[in-house]
Amino acid sequence: MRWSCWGQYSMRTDTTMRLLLVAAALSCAGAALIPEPEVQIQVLEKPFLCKRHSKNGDMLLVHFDGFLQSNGTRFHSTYADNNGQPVWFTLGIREAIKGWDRGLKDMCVGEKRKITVPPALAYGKEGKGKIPPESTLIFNISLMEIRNGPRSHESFQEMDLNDDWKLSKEEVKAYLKVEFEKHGSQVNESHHEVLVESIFEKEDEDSDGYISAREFTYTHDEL
Ligand SMILES: *[C@@H]1O[C@H](CO)[C@@H](O)[C@H](O)[C@H]1NC(C)=O
Ligand SMILES: *[C@@H]1O[C@H](CO)[C@@H](O)[C@H](O)[C@H]1NC(C)=O
Ligand SMILES: *[C@@H]1O[C@H](CO)[C@@H](O)[C@H](O)[C@H]1NC(C)=O
Ligand SMILES: [Ca+2]
Repeated sequence: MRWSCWGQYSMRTDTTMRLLLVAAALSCAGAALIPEPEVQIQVLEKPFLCKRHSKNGDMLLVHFDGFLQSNGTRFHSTYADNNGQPVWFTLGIREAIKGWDRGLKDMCVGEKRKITVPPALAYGKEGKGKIPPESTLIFNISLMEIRNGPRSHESFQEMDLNDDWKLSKEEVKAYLKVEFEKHGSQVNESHHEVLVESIFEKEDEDSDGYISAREFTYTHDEL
């Protein structure tokens, strides 16, 4: 539980309490001064009918223009640079910048958005190519189509116990154990070892001992 900024004021004000109040006030001020970087989303156009909203794990076909906020330079455009072709993007697996995973959620086909992405959720201190370090980026994005991703993103997150965006053998084993128990099966350790090894043989394409979000999303056999 985090300290709440509210509710501190009813405390007794003996010396200790006064110190605590000061500490709480300072941490609240600190939190206010250093806001969490967030993506600003402005909906430019929304279709009248929306059957489906984009969610993590979905594949999105998008057209977009990307601009530097600093001077308005357009650094990329699918209209101009990609033979005019929109691009496929899988939501929620950090395929592009973090700002896209946050800024393209709950979007309808036919919707247009302008998103403003702070550097921490884009290319950060390093920058990349035409994008200088510490750049805030502005995209306007049109969503053309949504398709099911080949794998459920929810199950990946469920399995990724320490949120490092890759699955270790321990994590896969823990998941199998829970799944087997859910279905009322006896848990057989040595059977699970064998199962985990065969899963990794198939899924861990670069053999680094982990199944990355990308490896998970793009392979076709179901776990
Ligand atoms: C993005 O915004 C600019 C400026 O408002 C506009 O000229 C351009 O057509 C927009 N592009 C898209 C994909 O909506
Ligand atoms: C805008 O900024 C970028 C990066 O700093 C620079 O490369 C570009 O020349 C600038 N464009 C204009 C029109 O000032
Ligand atoms: C556990 O699994 C191993 C390997 O699949 C199998 O040889 C063994 O008979 C199983 N043991 C039990 C108690 O089911
Ligand atoms: Ca791997």
